[in-house]
Amino acid sequence: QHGPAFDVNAMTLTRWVLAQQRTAPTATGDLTQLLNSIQTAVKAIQSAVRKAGIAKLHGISGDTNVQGEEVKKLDVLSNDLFINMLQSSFTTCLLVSEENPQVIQVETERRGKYIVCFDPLDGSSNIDCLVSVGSIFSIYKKQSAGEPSEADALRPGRELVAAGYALYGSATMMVLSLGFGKGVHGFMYDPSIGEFILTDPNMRIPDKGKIYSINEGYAAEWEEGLKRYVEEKKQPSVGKAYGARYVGSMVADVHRTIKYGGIFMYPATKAAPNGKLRLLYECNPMSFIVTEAGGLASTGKQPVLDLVPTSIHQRAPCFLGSKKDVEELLKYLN
Ligand code: P6P
Repeated sequence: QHGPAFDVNAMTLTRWVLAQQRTAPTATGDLTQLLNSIQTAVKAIQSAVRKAGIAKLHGISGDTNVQGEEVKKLDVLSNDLFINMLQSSFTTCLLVSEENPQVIQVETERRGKYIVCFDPLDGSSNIDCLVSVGSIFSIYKKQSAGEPSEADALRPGRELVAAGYALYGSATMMVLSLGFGKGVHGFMYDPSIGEFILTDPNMRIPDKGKIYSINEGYAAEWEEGLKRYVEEKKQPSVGKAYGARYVGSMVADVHRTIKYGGIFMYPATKAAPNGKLRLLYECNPMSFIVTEAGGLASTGKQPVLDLVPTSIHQRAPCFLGSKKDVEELLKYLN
């Protein structure tokens, strides 16, 4: 036998989602269909991200490739993939995308019961320098009767039925949770068979870490308590100093925080009184996942998941990570 044995019984994401459906007595298979459509979009995005440099997908839109074709920017391409795969899954009625100022109403004959809020390519400002980027999504079930409207998406994160992300890093990985109490699970992409394989079942964030993650370029704009907290991490009154890690791509920073522990922070600044990260498709899905993995996620004043949104692109300050690290930070803020 040369090399690793070929797994003839691989637990693919497709197989795992189907198995989850079978454990839910009232499941209709719609969420299975929805997650498989997201999986397809992610597979296509990962392929485009990996060959962006070659296929001239980098740089400003309006480029033309060697065939003289108009080249779509990666984030436009990613957005089109998410929208097309979701609409053709017949499981969604309303979409909120970071790329679209208005909500997208799915046409009547293709409607289903789910609302999906997503950032198709988060951190896209990092693409041209080859830094990791990601896709983030969160899924609500429509509660209201009648026509789908923006109000159906303005629900607190506590009501999410599922959330997840894809990280296009040194490898491509999907991490998702199908609801409170159902755990967080990681699937590594195997390009040799084009499937996501369950490699990290039941991911748990360490109770306390040794890394803090924040853009220190804005330190002059931080509130006093945050300044004192970060100082304490650098020059602790007791114990060892924390390490600093900041990729500037939320999916990469959050995934590292889940794997290694520690705290990720995007605070309010003078310029951005509600921080920079968007509630519906960055803070909520990541808070849902971190909370389900045993961590905490706060706006500094309340759990992120309790915030009732008032507009689809609103921002929220976000402090998330290991339970003990977030609890310690909150003592400095209040
Ligand atoms: P800053 C990327 O542009 C992004 O939306 C997130 O992925 C990332 O966490 C944040 O902005 C970085 O913002 O201000 O530190 O460059």
